[in-house]
Amino acid sequence: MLIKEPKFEISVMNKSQYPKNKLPQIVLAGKSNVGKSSFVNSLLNRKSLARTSSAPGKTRQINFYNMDEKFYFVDLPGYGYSEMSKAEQKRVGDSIETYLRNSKNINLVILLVDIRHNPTENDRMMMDYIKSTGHRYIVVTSKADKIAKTKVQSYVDKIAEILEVDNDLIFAYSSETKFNRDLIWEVLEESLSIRD
Ligand SMILES: Nc1nc2c(ncn2[C@@H]2O[C@H](COP(=O)(O)OP(=O)(O)OP(=O)(O)O)[C@@H](O)[C@H]2O)c(=O)[nH]1
Ligand SMILES: [Mg+2]
Repeated sequence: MLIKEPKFEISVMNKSQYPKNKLPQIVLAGKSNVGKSSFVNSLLNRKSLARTSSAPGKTRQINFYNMDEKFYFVDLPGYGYSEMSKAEQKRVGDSIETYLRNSKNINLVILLVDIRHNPTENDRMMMDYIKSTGHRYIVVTSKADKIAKTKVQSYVDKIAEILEVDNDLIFAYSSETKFNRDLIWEVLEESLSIRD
C-alpha cells in the first residue's frame, strides 16, 4: 500500500477524545521500548513520524496517525516501564484497556515482543487481554536484526508457544533492516479489507 501523506492526528488520554470517524484502526501494543513507534516509522519509510527514543516510556498517550484517510495506526503507550510511578503505570494500563474495550473501529491489534527475550508476565497478560476482547490480532517479534538469521525461526516458535499463538499469526520483524516488511504490509492490507 502506498501512503502518500501519513500524518500525526491526535494524542489522547480519554475515551471522549477518540476520533469520531469510522476509519479502521491498526493498533500497536507492547511493553515500553519494544519498538512500536519504530515499527510504524519503518513501515512508512519515515524517520520520525512516530516519536521514538532510546529512553523508554516515550509514548505516554494514545497516538493516532492518519494514513491518507484510509486507516489509522494507533500507537499505544508502552506498559511495564519500571521507572514510571505505580500510579502512572496504572493510569497507562487503564487507558490501554479502556481503548481496546471501547473503540469500535479496531481491525487489527499487533502485539510486539522483543525476539531476544521470553515474553514477560506483562506480555502474557496483555496477550490474554487482547484475546479476551475478540479483536483480530497478530504478534510481531521485533528487533530480529539483533539475532543470527539462522536462529530467528526457533526464537519465534518459542515465543509462539509461550503466548499460545498459532504459527500463522506470528511474524519476525526488524525496523532496522526492514526484514519481513512486505509480508507485514500484506497482513495489514488483508485486515483492512475485512469487515465484520
Ligand atoms: N536494532 C533494532 N533496534 C530497534 C528496532 N526497533 C526499535 N529499535 C530501537 O529500540 C528503541 C525503542 O524504540 P521505540 O520505537 O521508541 O519503542 P516503543 O515501543 O515505541 O517505546 P515506548 O514509546 O517507550 O513504549 C529505539 O532506540 C529504537 O531505535 C529494531 O527493529 N532493531
Ligand atoms: Mg513509542
